[in-house]
Amino acid sequence: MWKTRAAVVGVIAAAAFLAAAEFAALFLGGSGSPLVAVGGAVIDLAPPGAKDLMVSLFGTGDKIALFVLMIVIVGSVSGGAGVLERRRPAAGAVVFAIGGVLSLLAVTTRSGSGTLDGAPTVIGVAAAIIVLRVLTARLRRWERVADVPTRAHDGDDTSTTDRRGPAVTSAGTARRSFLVWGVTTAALAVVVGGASRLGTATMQAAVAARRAIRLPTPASAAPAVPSGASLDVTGITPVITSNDAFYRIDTALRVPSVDPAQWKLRIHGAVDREVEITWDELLALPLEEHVATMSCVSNEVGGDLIGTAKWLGHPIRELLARASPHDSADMVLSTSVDGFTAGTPLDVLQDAGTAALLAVGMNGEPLPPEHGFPVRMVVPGLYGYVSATKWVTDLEVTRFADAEGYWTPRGWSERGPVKLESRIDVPRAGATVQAGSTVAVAGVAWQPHTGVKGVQVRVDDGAWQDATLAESISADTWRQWVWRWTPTKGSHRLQVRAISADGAVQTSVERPPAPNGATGWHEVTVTAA
Ligand SMILES: Nc1nc2c(c(=O)[nH]1)N[C@H]1C(S)=C(S)[C@@H](COP(=O)(O)O)O[C@H]1N2
Ligand SMILES: [Mo]
Repeated sequence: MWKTRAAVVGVIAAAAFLAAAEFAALFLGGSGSPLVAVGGAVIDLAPPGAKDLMVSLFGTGDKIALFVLMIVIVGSVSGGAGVLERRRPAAGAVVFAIGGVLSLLAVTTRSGSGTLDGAPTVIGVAAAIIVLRVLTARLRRWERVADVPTRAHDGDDTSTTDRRGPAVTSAGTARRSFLVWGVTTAALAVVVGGASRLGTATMQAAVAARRAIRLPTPASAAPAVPSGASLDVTGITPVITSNDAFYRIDTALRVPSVDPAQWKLRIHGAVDREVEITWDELLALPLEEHVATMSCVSNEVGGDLIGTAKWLGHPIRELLARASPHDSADMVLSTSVDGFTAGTPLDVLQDAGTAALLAVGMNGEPLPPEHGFPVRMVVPGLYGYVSATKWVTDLEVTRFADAEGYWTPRGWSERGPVKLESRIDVPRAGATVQAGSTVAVAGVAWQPHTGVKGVQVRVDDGAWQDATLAESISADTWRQWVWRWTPTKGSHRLQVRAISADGAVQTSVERPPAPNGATGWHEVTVTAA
């Protein structure tokens, strides 16, 4: 019986290995799973005859058969490790360490393996050894205090310490302690391991689905970005931000994976008719392309939590019109699969002049997973936290008096229109420029949905000088600007301010990002030598 129990401990330790490794692999984008890597290695290493035999014996079930075979092998070896560990502490741990090294070899020699791919195996081995030691210690204690006549028949008791020491614990307590720890660990391993494996599988399904998507051509294409929208200045922010360079802000520890085939959006709440729309239905609707600048409320003056992309999507206003919101409503609470919510003014979403989109495309591609695949909201003129819900699945028509978005109870304003701001990209703070030469002072300025009509620069608190503006794409996008400067020798302070299309001048008042966006002039100090 002790031998069986020790073997069971070994198997639980193996389960802990797999569970911890799968859990870790989940956070590494699904790569580094020893289960997958070892299975792959076995297939690769098997002689052709063995493969043919497997296929002829099990047909298309050969993968399942391999899996069962692996379980039998891993089960027997880990059972053996459990028995070894009970006989001699650390002996079983060595078996797991050897298994870990083999698995590490399998993981790191896979094609396309990344630097962190070994981490799940290492974490798994650590978990297995801890579980093995903890459970074996409890098993020994139980064994020590129990009066076990069958032990002699096992004939495997080489340990002398087991017989010594006063039985401070009763056999019942020791037995219970072992069982509770054993069952809890086993259950935890099954739940965590199973859920992690499932998570990885859905994530990989979503990645495959994204790759297979061909976005429809828009019914109304965004006007081509005029060549005059980009200034020829080294180091200036590109007018269109590439998907890779686009800032990412969200509360998701792990990028949610949503299979578009399963995706649905529900519009409900204070509406005459609930509307539900699937991915295929959304793609069949007329899609619009629109270039818009999106910014985070947490962006500091001079910060880079801002980007401009060409979004493809269907106007939210059309879907709201189908649902027909009640007059009493003034807010739409959008919810993501990950639970994040944003409260957006209903009138902004209904406004015919605002390209508030249920977006499926970003710069000509399906949304990248970290930017909300398959569907997100984009609302020109509002900070992301009150408008740009990624992985969106639910729109509830409600009132600001009755509901609030994720950040509102956390110290941020209920409403978040983007503030008039500007930034100096070049020269960088602390740079050295050449005295007497022409230096391009350049950057971007924005107030999405209002637009920018002027930018001014001043040096050392001198008079404001008008910068040259690049052509505007639309009122919804930032504008590049440049001012040519001939510095004199010494240290100089450059400041910038923007003038909105409405004629408002960017305020010098310095405010932090909380509760509704930073203000103040961006400045850099440079040395002319
Ligand atoms: N699901 C979800 N959507 C979200 C957020 C989030 O935390 N979760 N953050 C919002 C905030 S604060 C911003 S600024 C934008 C950022 O979008 P991006 O990561 O694509 O740049 O997403 C918004 N949408
Ligand atoms: Mo944000």
